[in-house]
Amino acid sequence: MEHIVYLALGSNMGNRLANLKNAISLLTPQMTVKKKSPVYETPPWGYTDQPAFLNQVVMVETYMEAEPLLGHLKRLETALGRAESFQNGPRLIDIDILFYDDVILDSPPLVIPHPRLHQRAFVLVPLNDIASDFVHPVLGKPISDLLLDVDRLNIDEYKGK
Ligand code: PH2
Ligand code: MG
Ligand code: MG
Repeated sequence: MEHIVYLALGSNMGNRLANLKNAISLLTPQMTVKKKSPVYETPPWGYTDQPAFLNQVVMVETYMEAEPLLGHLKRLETALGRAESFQNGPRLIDIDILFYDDVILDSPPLVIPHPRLHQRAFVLVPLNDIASDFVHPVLGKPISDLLLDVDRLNIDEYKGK
C-alpha cells in the first residue's frame, strides 16, 4: 500500500541549498516526490549560537513502512556527509518524518507525528505552503491553525545569494 509522508529537510553547514537539492534527489526511487515547498532561511531554533538554516518540506508517496523508512533516511543523511552533532546542533543535512499518513506512533526513536513540529515555525511555514488543510492527527487542528500560534519572525523565502 502506498503511504503519504511529509518530510522536513534542514541544513546549516556547507552549501545549504545544494544539500537540500541532493537530499531530495536521493529520495527516489523508494519515494516519489509529489509536492515541494519553497526554501526558507530560518533563525536557528533550540541552540541559537550557530548559522541560519535553510528549511524545506516535501510530500512523498512511498511503499516503505515507517520503521524501514526512518532507517533509510538516516542512511541518506550519512551518505550526504552528515557527521555526529549534538541535539539541535549544526548539521549538513537533517531529514525528519513529520507525518506518516494519519499514523500516531510513540516508540522511540520513531515518534510520529514529529513531537515538536507544532512549536516550530521553520517547519510549519513551509508545511503550510503544501498542506495547510492537513489535520494533525494528535492535536486535531489543521496546519493553518497551528501556524497561528508560532512566531514566524525572520522566516523568509530564500532567494539565494
Ligand atoms: N533543526 C534542529 C534544531 N534547530 N532550527 C532551524 N531554524 N531549522 C532546523 O532545521 C533546526 C533548527 C534540529 O533538527
Ligand atoms: Mg530535526
Ligand atoms: Mg533528525
